[in-house]
Amino acid sequence: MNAVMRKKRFSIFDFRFSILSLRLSVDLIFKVAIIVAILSFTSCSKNLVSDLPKNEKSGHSPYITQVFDYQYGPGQHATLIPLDEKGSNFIGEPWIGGKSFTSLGGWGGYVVAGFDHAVSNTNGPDIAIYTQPSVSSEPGVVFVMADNNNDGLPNDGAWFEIKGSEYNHPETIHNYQITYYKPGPSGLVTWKDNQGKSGTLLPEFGAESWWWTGYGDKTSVEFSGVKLPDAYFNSSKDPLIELWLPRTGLFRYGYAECYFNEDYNGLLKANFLDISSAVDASGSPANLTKINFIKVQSGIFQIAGWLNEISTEISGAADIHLLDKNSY
Ligand SMILES: [Ca+2]
Ligand SMILES: [Ca+2]
Ligand SMILES: [Ca+2]
Repeated sequence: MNAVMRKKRFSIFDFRFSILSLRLSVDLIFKVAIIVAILSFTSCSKNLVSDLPKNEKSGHSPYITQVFDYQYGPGQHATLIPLDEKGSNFIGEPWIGGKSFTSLGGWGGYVVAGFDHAVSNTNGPDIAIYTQPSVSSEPGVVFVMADNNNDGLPNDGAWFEIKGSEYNHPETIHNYQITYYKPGPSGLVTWKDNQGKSGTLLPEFGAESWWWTGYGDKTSVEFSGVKLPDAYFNSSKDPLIELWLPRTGLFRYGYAECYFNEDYNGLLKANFLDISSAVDASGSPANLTKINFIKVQSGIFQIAGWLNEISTEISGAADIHLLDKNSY
């Protein structure tokens, strides 16, 4: 798109411009936050876990205490994610000391993390997953696992998926798989999925920073998981104009980074999830009484024009039962 056309579009559509401005602001904040995080990492990292607030009664931290694995999915912030990024912003109380969020990137990117205790499945929601926070939902699929062999590691068989509102949506693909390929001289990332489809990621924002640096020498990366329905649609009838809006009625509950839906807690800026919603690979209830580990994975494979990839950002998770009841 040339500069003249972009200028014309801005002058005619103030709404679109304001949304774009918001997006750019969010990205600026992200960049500043990354710099702050890098500058403060050395001094903070040593004390991160030991400084975590503990619930006085239980002696446990309500928050995530360990990240086991973090993989950024192809997205516009790739060059901002340090090669040694461990997803440590997901640990501890969110947003304290200038701490930022964890960006999972485009479809497939994920974080695997754990609590220092077993989160009980009691009546109602058990786990809070903190949002970016922002205003635009970018749904992530949540999985849980119990430490059945008590070795402190998420190695206890298959993950159980939290069954969200789009679990049976006709566009949801379970057991989805994508291989992304390192850009050639053209600079664009190509992909192939296990449904016989292939394509190219066409960034419209931050193209020069699009996304391979975080994968080092790898020539391809593969992700497996659940592909959710597209979250946005272009409501404009004019091919020169894009007006991306959320698809109505989707993502009502059961996902990370969804704002103002049925399980969003505005005080905590978190989605409240129930361990009872966990299902096995066949969709049957997992009947879990407790969990120790969670995995959150970017669930949308959509490049929504100038919005670019729909990518989940999250700021940690908590055992709701160990939080101060007055806080939510
Ligand atoms: Ca429950
Ligand atoms: Ca284990
Ligand atoms: Ca977001």
